[in-house]
Amino acid sequence: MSEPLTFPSSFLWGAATSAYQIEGAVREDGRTPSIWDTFCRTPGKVLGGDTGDIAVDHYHRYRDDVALMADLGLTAYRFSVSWPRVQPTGRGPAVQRGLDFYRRLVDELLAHGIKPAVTLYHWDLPQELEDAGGWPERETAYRFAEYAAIVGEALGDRVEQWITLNEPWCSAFLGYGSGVHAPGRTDHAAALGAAHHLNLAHGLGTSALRSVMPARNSVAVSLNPSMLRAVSDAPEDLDAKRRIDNLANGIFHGPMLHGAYPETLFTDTASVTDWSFVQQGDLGAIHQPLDALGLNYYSPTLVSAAENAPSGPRADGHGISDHSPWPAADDVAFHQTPGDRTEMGWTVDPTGLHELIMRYTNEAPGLPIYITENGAAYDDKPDPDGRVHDPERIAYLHGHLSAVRQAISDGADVRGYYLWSLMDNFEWAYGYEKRFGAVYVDYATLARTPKSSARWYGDVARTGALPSEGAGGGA
Ligand code: GBH
Repeated sequence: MSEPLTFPSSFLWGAATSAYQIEGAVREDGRTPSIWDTFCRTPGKVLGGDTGDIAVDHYHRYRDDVALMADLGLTAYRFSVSWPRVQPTGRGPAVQRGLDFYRRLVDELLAHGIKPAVTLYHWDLPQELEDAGGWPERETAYRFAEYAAIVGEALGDRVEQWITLNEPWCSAFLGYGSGVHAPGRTDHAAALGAAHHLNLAHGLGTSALRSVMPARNSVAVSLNPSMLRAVSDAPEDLDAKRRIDNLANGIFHGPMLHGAYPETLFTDTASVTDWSFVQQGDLGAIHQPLDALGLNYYSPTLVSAAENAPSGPRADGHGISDHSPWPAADDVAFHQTPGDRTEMGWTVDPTGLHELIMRYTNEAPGLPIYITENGAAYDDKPDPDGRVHDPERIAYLHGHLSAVRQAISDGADVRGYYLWSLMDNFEWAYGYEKRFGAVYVDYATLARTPKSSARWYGDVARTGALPSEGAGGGA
């Protein structure tokens, strides 16, 4: 292969971030604590006791950050709105100063020709709503719809692309199941209730956005489906895969895309919950027509029945916790997939991204797809001359963008790609230890330095073409 791979001229080349991971300024302009502020203050939950108090100070440096994106050549930017900045108690009237920050940010992006995509919820629930029960409580879904209307009304005139939730699987199963994410609860019944109420929040939030925004705007959700493989075709391994497929994927795309939970999900989880939180009319409310689907992908997942576990390295599937995120699945074993791994320990496997896109092309025929996150953490360090060379990240991006391009050739309607992440930031339970940025952040000074991958990606964005393998790999 020597010809550069070209992408459609309208393809969006973006980068993604989220509010708590970059903004800092957690006590400014009326913002109150979210569940992540509380979680970070709970000893032992976040590596090094790190918090998002300052993060990368984007709240004050957004102009420079937008200028940097423009300089790199990006044409799109996905960010999230901090709910407790806009509605500090999770209820009632909006704080205008909070909304004004996002108005200024969006205006700055538009002035630089960068298309904004707004995620309404990237995991920072107002603490007051958690105190009232959080996502396992139905009320939280209604509160989300109200919040969605507030933000939609404020920014709907200038933002076309909307995403209700980021990775509801993480909110439900890492937040309330394994407890590695805020609010750190370990209750599988609560996690399944949370999943349903996140689905409901998505549906009600979509309707709320439609009712306040111009019809031209697009509404989507960003899911992080597990790309599952079974260690063998033995019936018990395939059954392990089917069950995790329900718990990771069907539990969200079923109601959102098809208006129904997978039938076997109820029987699979009967030992944990009777699903009585699903009320009449909920599935209709969740099953709203969407304009696009956001897919986040990092690495595939390999499973077997516990009794068939091969002797190779085990991936516990739990993250950094003794508790499994997966309800009623103690007899499923998780394994490391072969191949190079990133600093997170996640295997580099671009074929998983191609499979993922093709699967959702079949799952939702005709629905445009955006890759709303994809990227890798590496142990980046500045050279003595201050430059940061990250050839592994360039190789990762090259591989995964090739997979996207292949999926387009195979008939998938992929409209854009958002690299995770624009810059190094607060990596949740891992604090500042893991660097996902295309731009390096020196945490002592908060100075930003584009890594070689940022320049490489900017060239791809500018030319709309992927250099053939090797070319630019050492840029
Ligand atoms: C995304 O989450 C987030 O949207 C983003 O904020 C974050 O910074 C980025 O990725 C990088 O982490 O071992 O059981 O947890 C990705 C979350 C990571 C969830 C891999 C599933 C593996 C299964 N996913 N994880 S488990």
